[in-house]
Amino acid sequence: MPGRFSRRNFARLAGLAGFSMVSPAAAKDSRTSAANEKSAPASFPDGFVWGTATSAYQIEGAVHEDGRGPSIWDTFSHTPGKIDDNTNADRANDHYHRYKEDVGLIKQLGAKAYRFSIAWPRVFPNGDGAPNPKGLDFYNRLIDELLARGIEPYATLYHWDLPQSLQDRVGGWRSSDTSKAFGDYSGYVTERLSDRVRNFFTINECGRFLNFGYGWGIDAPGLKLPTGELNQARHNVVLGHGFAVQAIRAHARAGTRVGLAENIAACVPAIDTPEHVRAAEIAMRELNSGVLGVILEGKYTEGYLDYAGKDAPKFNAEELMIIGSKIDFVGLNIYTPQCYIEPKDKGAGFHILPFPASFPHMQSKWLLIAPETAYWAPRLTAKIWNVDTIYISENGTSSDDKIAADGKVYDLDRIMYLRNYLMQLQRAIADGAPVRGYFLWSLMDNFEWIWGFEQRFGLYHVDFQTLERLPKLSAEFYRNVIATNAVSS
Ligand code: PNW
Repeated sequence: MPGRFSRRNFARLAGLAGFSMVSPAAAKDSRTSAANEKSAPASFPDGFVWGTATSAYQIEGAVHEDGRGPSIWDTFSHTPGKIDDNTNADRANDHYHRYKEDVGLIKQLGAKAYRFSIAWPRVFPNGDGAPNPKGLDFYNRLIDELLARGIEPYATLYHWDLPQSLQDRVGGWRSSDTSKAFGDYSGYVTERLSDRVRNFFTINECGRFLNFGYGWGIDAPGLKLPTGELNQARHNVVLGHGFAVQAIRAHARAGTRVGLAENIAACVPAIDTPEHVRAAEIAMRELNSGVLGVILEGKYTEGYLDYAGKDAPKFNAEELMIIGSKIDFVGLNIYTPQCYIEPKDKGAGFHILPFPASFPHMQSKWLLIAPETAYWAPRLTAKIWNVDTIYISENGTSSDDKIAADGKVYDLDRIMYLRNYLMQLQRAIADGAPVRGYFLWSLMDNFEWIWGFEQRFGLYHVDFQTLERLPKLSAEFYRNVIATNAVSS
């Protein structure tokens, strides 16, 4: 604490050559105690939910088993040239058969919660039509295992693995038929699982799979739609979310809670002044209008519609009501900021700053290191949309993760990253952000989409030949965070 005379400062001075009002023995004593002295740990609230996260296609494997239909990611990953290391997730972590072992890994961390996703094509091999009870049975087994071990399941209904049949027959999310089918599937699943699963995320990262998969063509289904059609697909996705919320209210047990997990376009004030913060708030509302904004406000902002112009989505009032159906929580996937913001007198009131080329990043080049994102994203989300329950539905990083000569993985960069993001998250909560839980991405290394198995995000290392799971040093770090409900530097 600047200016304050602390034992720590005194010890530093006492250690300086030539400054010795105390005997050398006493100086030594005070240095020793200084090394042991610590500021209070950054504690999280009682009952804070500590968890980890995964998704179906990235870990399950068993793509032909028990009647599962193909998804757009099976098709895409089998298309030459689409995945960096020419792999696919046909086997992935073989979690479908090893789920008991994997629940054991969660248990070893002491985590209280686990966020996984349900593969739509396991439950409805064609996306709609006849269900496949054997597909849902896998999730019954997984949920029962989690509960038996005291771990609370949080289920995501859509983590990008759209049934191929819907893509072929109606054009996937280009058609609102897919939105309706998603609603029906959500009602079917939650009716059967909500006796044991209390929290459902509808869709994971609308923003990413739309831009990557329908805009740039680098994720499944690999389309490069013109802007107007992309905006329409985005509208169909949020409509699908709305149908799912309504179906869950109609079919799941009373008290079932529903939200979504969004890779929010996080706008960070370049400097913490009231003017910068206000500008970041305006920017974040505008930049998220197409997904989170329309869901939480029940309307697109004028700025969003003006900017889109003739490419704006076509919609009616009833659709907006469905999209804006009340949700119980917002999940934020926090990795990297969309942009830093400064205020601007003219126009919308904000200026998006360019990133300098030297801005540091983690092993994944897109993963810029900006721990304050974990502070501003929840704070601004709560402020802009008056949200009272937030989960960090994902946060984590890739790392080089080589096994050292002694057989261990010393992923110090991951520990550095997590520590800094968690310190900022704790600060956000201390300043009033309503964050109730945190799901670390990811439990174990897995199929990292277009990067194949090259980018490793796990707390557990996975050998993709032997499928052996091995805790990294970060697993021990996270276990300690959970055990103490606190993070310290
Ligand atoms: C998320 N970006 O994806 C997904 O939800 C996970 O399935 C994925 O494995 C994880 O984060 C790590 O990548 C993102 O470029 C990928 O900003 C890329 C970006 C954001 C999210």
